[in-house]
Amino acid sequence: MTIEMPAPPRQSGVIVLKEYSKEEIDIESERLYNEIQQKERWSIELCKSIAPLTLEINQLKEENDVFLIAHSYQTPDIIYGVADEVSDSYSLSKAARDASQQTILFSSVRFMAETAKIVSPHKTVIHPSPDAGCSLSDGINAQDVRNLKEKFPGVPVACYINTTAEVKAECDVCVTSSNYLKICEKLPGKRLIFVPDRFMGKHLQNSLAGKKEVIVYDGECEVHALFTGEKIRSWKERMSKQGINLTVLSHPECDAEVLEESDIVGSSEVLIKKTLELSEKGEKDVMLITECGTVDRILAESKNDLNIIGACVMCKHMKKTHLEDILQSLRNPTTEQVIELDDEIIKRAKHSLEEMFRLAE
Ligand code: CIZ
Repeated sequence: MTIEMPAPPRQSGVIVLKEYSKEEIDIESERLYNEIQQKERWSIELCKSIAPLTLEINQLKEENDVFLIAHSYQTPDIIYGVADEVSDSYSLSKAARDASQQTILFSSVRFMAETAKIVSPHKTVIHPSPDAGCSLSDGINAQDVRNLKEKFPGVPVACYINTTAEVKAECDVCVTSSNYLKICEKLPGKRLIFVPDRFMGKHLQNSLAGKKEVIVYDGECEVHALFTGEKIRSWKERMSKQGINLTVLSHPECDAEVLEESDIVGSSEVLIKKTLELSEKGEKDVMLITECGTVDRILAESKNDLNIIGACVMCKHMKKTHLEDILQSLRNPTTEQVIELDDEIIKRAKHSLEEMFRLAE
């Protein structure tokens, strides 16, 4: 496989770990090693060093009836070591809503943990890294949405899930990367306001041209904004000179030029599923224009040979959560690690999420 992947994030190592027997560590590290499937980056020695963390986290989850949710952009030790559910934010918000456990631990950025609290306000939601933000959700506030509503009265507002609870409370419907086209098309009237991602907004403008006018806010994802159409074109040209027909898969948070160069556009879950399907058919030369966690999942879950060309980009916010943070927040969460939201905000934001569930089906 040809791939340039950044090294696994460093563990902070400030927590005192429980002692386990050699046999327990050997069994757990084998399990991690085999599930992560990146035998050089996640060597057996590295797996041995994280085994005491995953063992205790899994034990605490069991004892305290905790459901651990992780977004696909989390690191493989979290995804394959301790998570009960891994996916994109649409599936994960449904998983949070439907979980039978009273406590959810959400390993991801803040807005996703807030979303879990909004859809299940009576559950305790633990978020191990309170300062894990997002350039999209940090780039817009409730007043910005109120200003747009004042400027365009009566126009429905769709907000991307990468927003705070306060912003969701101002919107008519929430959307994710797996349903924004479907939901926005169904909204009443000939105009809609879309916040905060200008690239996804541009994609909506192109897709709904002639049907609806889309008024777009000016935010962007700092990870996906780094990819350019020009670079993809030059990769494709170089590969085609070698007789390689590259399939390009991109996330809709990318620039329109990137999406034009892409064969498949979709959420992390769609990109993973489609790449696995391509590999089953023997189409192994792919380029993934997205966050590195998506690539980690493909490397772990593909049973076939794949040539992943080019470099992914790592989200520094998504990578703020380490196994140590999860363990510490399970042992003894701080006030900041337990999501608390104003009741009125929950009520109004819940409406925009319920509208999403209704319109996405
Ligand atoms: O929808 C999500 O979860 C986001 C923010 C990215 C993706 O596609 O997984």
